[in-house]
Amino acid sequence: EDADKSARFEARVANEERIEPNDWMPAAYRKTLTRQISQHAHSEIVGMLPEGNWITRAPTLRRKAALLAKVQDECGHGLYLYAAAETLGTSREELVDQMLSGKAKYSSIFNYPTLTWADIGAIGWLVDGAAIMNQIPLCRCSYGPYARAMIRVCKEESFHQRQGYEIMVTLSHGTPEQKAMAQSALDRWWWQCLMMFGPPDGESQHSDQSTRWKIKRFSNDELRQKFVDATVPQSDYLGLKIPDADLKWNATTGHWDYGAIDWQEFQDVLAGNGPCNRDRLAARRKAHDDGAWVREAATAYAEKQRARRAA
Ligand code: FAQ
Repeated sequence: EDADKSARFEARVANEERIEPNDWMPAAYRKTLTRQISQHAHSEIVGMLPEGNWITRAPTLRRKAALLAKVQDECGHGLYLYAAAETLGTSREELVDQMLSGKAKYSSIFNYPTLTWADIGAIGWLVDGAAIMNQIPLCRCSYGPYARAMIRVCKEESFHQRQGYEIMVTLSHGTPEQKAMAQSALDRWWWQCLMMFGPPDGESQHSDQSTRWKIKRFSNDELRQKFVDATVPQSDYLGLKIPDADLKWNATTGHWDYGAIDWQEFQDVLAGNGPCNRDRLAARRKAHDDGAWVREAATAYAEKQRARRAA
């Protein structure tokens, strides 16, 4: 009977039908989606920290309002994503615990510091730019709740990308000091953004299966290349230099060739040894502990309501 269900599931995926929470699905499909969606949620939540660091120091009221809105959007994305992950049968408490205990990953990119205001521009331009490149195809993911969440998330990410690029335009056309600050931010975020797309295809353990299940529509390296191709002209417009001596237009392939990525650095960050891993987890644990009374009060209130209804 399971073979029957499995064949029906595969046929529906092949036919581009969306799989919904109450549909039968292979245990491994449920598991890999729970992994990916929850890690995506953790990334949104931890991703609030590097930018949150600059809310009190934004240079103008307009910049502050835009940054506040962006960071709030990221919180919202985290909540849609936890809700999508919960439809697969794991509770939010359990998912959050996996992050706080260091068992579940979140994106490597959020383990780097935001040293100057230009980093806020670089994050919007490059980190959100990379996020959009990866997430647009996820709008067609075979799992319905994830695909639908991504549609709204991508609209908001596109606002985030523009606000970041506009900061970069202002700085790179500003005083020499401002331009140098923009260049330094690009230097410090470029390679780390290329790592966001994940390990090279040959070393990506989940890619084959996720591609067959139409969770992934493009490989890690394909998306990385699309990102480089889209970003080089934007950097030219800013008059900034991408920190890669091997970056070269390849007329044969019609793509920009780029230099070797330091995968050791990526592995170190994944192992918990990036510049900010400890700070990020400590900040999340403190926020979780500080919020304990809210969760307790909400539970007590729900209990009281239930008792009142029963009476
Ligand atoms: N960091 O076999 P694969 C954002 C892990 S955007 C950390 O290729 P897969 C918006 C991977 O989990 C950032 N770990 O895996 C924002 C796996 O380990 P596991 C979040 C990474 O799943 C902007 C192992 O390496 N976006 O938050 C990374 O097929 C600004 C092997 O890798 C998403 O999560 C990495 N960079 O492909 C917020 C998008 N790369 O799980 C605030 C959804 C790989 O077995 C401010 N996710 N790993 O322990 C995906 O598309 C995929 O999961 C990939 C990885 C492409 C990230």
